[in-house]
Amino acid sequence: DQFGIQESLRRLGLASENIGTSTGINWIDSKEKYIESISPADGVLIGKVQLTNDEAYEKVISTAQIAFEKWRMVPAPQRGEIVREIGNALREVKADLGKLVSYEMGKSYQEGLGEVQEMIDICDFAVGLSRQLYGLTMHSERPGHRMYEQWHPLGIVGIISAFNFPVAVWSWNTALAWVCGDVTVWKPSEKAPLSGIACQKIVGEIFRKHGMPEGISSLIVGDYRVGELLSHDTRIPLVSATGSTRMGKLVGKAVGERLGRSLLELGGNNAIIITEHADMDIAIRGALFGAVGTAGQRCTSTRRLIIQESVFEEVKSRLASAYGKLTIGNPLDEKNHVGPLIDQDAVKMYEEALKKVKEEGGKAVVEGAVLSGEGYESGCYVRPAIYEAENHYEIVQHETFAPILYLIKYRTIAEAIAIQNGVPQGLSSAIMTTHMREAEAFLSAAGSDCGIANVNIGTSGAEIGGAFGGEKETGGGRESGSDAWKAYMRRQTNTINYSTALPLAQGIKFDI
Ligand code: UN1
Repeated sequence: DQFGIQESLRRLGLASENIGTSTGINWIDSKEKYIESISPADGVLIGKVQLTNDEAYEKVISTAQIAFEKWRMVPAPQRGEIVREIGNALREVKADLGKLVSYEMGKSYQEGLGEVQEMIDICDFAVGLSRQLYGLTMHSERPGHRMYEQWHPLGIVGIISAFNFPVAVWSWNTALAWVCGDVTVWKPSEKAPLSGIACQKIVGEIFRKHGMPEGISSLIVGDYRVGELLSHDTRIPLVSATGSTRMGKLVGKAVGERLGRSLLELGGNNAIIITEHADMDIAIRGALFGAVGTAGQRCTSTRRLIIQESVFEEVKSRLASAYGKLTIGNPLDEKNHVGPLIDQDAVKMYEEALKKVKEEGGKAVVEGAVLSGEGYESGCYVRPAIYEAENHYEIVQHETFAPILYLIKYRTIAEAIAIQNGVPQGLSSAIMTTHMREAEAFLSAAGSDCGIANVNIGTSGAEIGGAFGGEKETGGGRESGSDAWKAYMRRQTNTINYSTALPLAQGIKFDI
């Protein structure tokens, strides 16, 4: 145990067999079968997690309903105080939790630490927000009337998160939901359930210490069937789901049919435009981290580079040489830049995409390959690949969750923007340029159609302070910063008459 994994698991309270359903502080033994969590880093079984059955699910939801009645009446700044303590607890376990995330999911240890830092950051943000859940005051058109709006807690928020950010995405949702007075039920990815259990133990302990009721933060474990319970459940006014567009369409449809609210953060097909005015050192570094960071498994990963033809060869050769220096291997070993894909199914999709891009006419700049031999026994390691391609290729239009980068040539900036926007997804985008006109055109109403548009920064690695999400097939939801909190509350408009008359709005006369 060269990286001290067992020690970290022990400190996080994880065992070889773990119960997967929790109503907050307590755990429910559902007597169901266990799913296995296998590390893509070394193929070793980390632990087993019990599935949530219908009975345990019912217990979770009914406990959450009762908890909501109490929690919604706790003043928001006091709710924020609890979230502050959760942030502090996360500071203490940052190294252990970062290591578990890295080992269970396969991202580098540095990125595992970064993910826990995002959780800490959103807790801080939510604490501040707990004193800033502002509504507006309006001027009534009627004399002696006051009109204003207030934001009330919504109820139970269902959170479905993906394997690639197994803990941070939950925290963006749950930290906001809690200060907003909601209670949450989380279904972590079945590919990284232990990270979810570790988080639940941390927050359960804080709720216990503060004498808080059961049911403010619940955990359920399982595959899409458990997700379906959430999306069809009329007791859950909001379902926030992060993952594939395929999954999001199912969740959106089920929640929409019952006229519930869904907050969807789905696939991206993110591009960086590199113009002839780019600072090339920044452009290459930004593209490199965007494309190979998290082994291309961020929804913000850079999948396309749209390069002005006069600098195309330069970008291509500099990237190829940078790719040549990448070390691929165990993510816990800090000398490695790139870890494994999540599992062998992901490796199959990677191979399928390589085949397709070549069939469609793509030319290899750095040929992809599945790696084997010492250190690659899990079968999940692949070489980051680069292909010259055209934007209209079917495979280029598609989000493949793997480190495959497509290089596309352009002539004019208008053409570059059209290519950037010419995909079904709309999450993140960037332009590398020192030219003000190009940058502003890219950010204008006729520019990037994405939820995130950066200048001289890659497509991934957003800070929590901004609203996170995107348009088109990305689903339209916004999580995390800015006023994303509003999705977790219900708005109420109040008009109060303190006059001695009863004038009607719009000047309508109705006398008897
Ligand atoms: C995701 O991949 O689902 O902007 C989230 C980023 C990270 C979050 C990615 N802060 O890359």
